[in-house]
Amino acid sequence: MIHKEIAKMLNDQINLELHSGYLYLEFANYYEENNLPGFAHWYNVQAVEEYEHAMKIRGFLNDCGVRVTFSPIGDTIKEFSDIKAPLIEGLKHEQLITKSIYKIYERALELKDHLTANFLQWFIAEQGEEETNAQVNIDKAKVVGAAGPALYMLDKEMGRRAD
Ligand code: OFO
Repeated sequence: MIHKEIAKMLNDQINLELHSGYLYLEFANYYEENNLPGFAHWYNVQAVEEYEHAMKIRGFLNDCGVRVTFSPIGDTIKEFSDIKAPLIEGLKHEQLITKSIYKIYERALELKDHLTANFLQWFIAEQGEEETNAQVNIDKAKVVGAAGPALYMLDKEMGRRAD
C-alpha cells in the first residue's frame, strides 16, 4: 500500500511534469519564431514526453487506488536572450526535476514504501538521460554558434528526433 504522504508528493510531481511540458512548448514557440523548426520539433517532442511522464505517475496512483487531483500549472519563461538560453534553462529545469524525484524516492525509502521506491527507479534512470540530453544540446549549440551553415545543419539534426 502506498503511503499517504508519498501519494501527495507524487500528485505534486504530476504537476511538475506538466509544467515541464509547458516550458518546452515555450521553447518550441521561441524557436519557431526564430526560424529554427528543428529545435522547435525537438522541444515539441520533449513536451509530449513530459505529458507521458505525468500520465505514468497518474496511472501508478490510480493503480494504488489514489484519486489524482490537478492544480494550476505555474507560469513559464517566455523571453530568451539568444538561441542557447532555452537550452541552458532546460538543463537547470531537468536538474530541478531530478532533485524532486530523488526527494520522493528518499522519503519513500524512509517510510518503507518500497512499491513507490521501485516505481521511481524508472524515473531516476530517465532523469539521467534527460540531463545528458540537455547538456548535449548546450554543447552542440556552443560549437555551432548563433548563425551560419553549421546552425542550419544542427537544426536539421534536431528535426530528426523521433516522436
Ligand atoms: Fe519528466 O523529465 Fe523532463 O522534466
